[in-house]
Amino acid sequence: MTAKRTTRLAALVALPMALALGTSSAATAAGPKGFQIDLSQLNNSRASGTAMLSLDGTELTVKIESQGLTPGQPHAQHIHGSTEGHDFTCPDITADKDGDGIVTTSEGLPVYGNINISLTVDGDTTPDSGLAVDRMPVAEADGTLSYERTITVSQDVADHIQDLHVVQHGIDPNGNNKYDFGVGKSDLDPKLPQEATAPAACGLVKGAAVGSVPAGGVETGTAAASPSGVQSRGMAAVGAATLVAAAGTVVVTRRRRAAQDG
Ligand SMILES: [Cu+2]
Repeated sequence: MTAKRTTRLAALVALPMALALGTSSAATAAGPKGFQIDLSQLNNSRASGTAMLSLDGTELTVKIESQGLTPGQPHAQHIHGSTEGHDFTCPDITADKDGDGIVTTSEGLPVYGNINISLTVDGDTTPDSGLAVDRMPVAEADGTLSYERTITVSQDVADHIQDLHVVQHGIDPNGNNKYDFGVGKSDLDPKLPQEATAPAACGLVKGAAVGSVPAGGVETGTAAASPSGVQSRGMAAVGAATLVAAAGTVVVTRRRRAAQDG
């Protein structure tokens, strides 16, 4: 009986210790890691480019150099995919379910997954800013676009960065160098032309296994991926509170047992 109690107590004590160790080892993971992404055209946009993702702990620096984009127009861009091991990838024309010749953002979503991070130039980077075209980078007159921003991401995103991919939106099928309603309204927002929101380029992390298994660390559960710094800090706070609560449980259990034994 005493031996059993000791074992159970040891297990209870070990759990928060393991959590604490897992957290600290993840936070001190060795040096920045770089991932290259080749962006290839979607919807015959003729857009292409390179994205570099540099991850230092949970500080993610995103650099994108693209060309062939609609000149002088904003290009919504996102990191899409799942941090829970689902097999998302870049769509091809087979995703064009209504056969109108354009893979819309909605038609692409089952293939490339939901927005995880909105790659805005400033302010919020959550999926809420997915269509914040006033904060998206604008292509130069020659159709090139340069982007760089460092974003604090969640540990989930840091752990699963190889499962995610970059998508740039905004196409110009009639080649008049602006977004118009030539191919109708956006499936996302009827006030916007389809040209403004349809995906133009997409790329996967090079060498990434599709739907790779989590690489070490503690499974952080089913909490929604939260790319914003604010939400990351919130999650960290929740984690700390959970640890404190777990430690408290052990102390209370010990005291109760001590009282019973006495
Ligand atoms: Cu997107």
